[in-house]
Amino acid sequence: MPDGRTPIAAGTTETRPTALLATAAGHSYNTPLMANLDYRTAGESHGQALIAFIEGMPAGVPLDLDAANAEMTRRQGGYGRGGRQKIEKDTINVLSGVRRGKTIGSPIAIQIANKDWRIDEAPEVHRPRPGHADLAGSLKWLTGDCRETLERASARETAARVAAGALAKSVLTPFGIRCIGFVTAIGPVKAEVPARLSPDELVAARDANDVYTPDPAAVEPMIAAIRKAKEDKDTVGGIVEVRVFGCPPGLGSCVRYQDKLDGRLMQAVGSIQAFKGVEIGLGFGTARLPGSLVHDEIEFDPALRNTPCLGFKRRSNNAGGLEGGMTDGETVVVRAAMKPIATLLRGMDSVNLQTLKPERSDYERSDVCAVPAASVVAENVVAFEIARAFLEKFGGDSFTEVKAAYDFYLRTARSLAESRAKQA
Ligand code: EPS
Repeated sequence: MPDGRTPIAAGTTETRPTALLATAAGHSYNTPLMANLDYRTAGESHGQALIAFIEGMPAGVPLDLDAANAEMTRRQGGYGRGGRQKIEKDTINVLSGVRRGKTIGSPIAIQIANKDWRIDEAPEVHRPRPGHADLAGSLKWLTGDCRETLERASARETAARVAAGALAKSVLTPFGIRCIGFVTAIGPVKAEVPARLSPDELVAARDANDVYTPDPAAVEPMIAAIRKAKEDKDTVGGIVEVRVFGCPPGLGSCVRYQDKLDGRLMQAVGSIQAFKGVEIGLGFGTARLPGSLVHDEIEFDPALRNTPCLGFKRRSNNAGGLEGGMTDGETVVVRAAMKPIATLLRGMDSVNLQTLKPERSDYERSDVCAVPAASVVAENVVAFEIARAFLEKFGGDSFTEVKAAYDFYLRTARSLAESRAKQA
């Protein structure tokens, strides 16, 4: 068009700047022309430091470092942690990509120092712990010293993942998107967490105790379950849940399997150390019920037009906010199971890799239960995936463009439904 703007859809006067469409090059506007939001981590449990390298952040995002460091502290806490957390004080050191508190579009490198840095002196481990990466890694990398594997397999790496996710939240916060993780079970003790709790209610209830559960009645029994595991020289696992409030519809895609946001969330959460199961919404529960009791019936409520659901209200949220691999405007709900930690004070039957004789597994200083900490990890890895999907849909070089694309999308989505309603 002569004015450099392109009509979006017949029946609407909305336009979108052509710069965001890249039509001349034959791309849809969300084809990755440059780095998508992504991150990698490096670092060993007792190495010098943990590193996260984040690329694809637009310029001009105000980073909330205090909020991110508060997440780092929360991850270090929770009832059931071992002695290591008394040594460390995890703080994010931003090495690049930020100027005067805002991103500048270049890669963000961050470092979290390890105070307990002794990788060369740390003793060799020859009796692999069942449930840990020890044996599989020794066989993979052809070494009889499990330390070569366990240093990287250690959940210490989750400090870097939390840092990346917590910084990615800075993309979501200005749009009112909030990711909230909490504990719903420790061993056999289950919490009751009402589906319709508001974000503020959830956070206030969760932060009022050491097991990070929003159910006050479950706190003491959960603490007792952890204490009992410790007395038994054993460990205990649990279940965590993450709710994401305020997502607009259409994050993710049904087009390519790689783009489906439910699958991506499952990968991100399922890759957290010691996680063994992930479900979305009602998850495994959907298999036991007829369709009429599973699918979330749709209503239209004009009063909700300016909320993320655009007025399309559901009577339930068994889909956990995801249908066809895309957000549907409801709260995204991801739940995951963490197995008990594999390092048991009482040991377990194993084999000495040097003698091939039966022996009890090695004991390393460890946690009895890290489920509360894992709820912080899950919250932040989910935040990163949501931010990644958000920038795929609304991305641009600068945060100004992201905001424009987001506003444009919501205005257009509302006006499309309005014009159809008028025609009907
Ligand atoms: C871990 C073993 C323990 C945990 C560690 C994870 O470390 P260490 O052997 O030094 O006592 O404390 O978790 C962390 C250090 C952390 O920051 O979360 C393991 O083997 O996975």
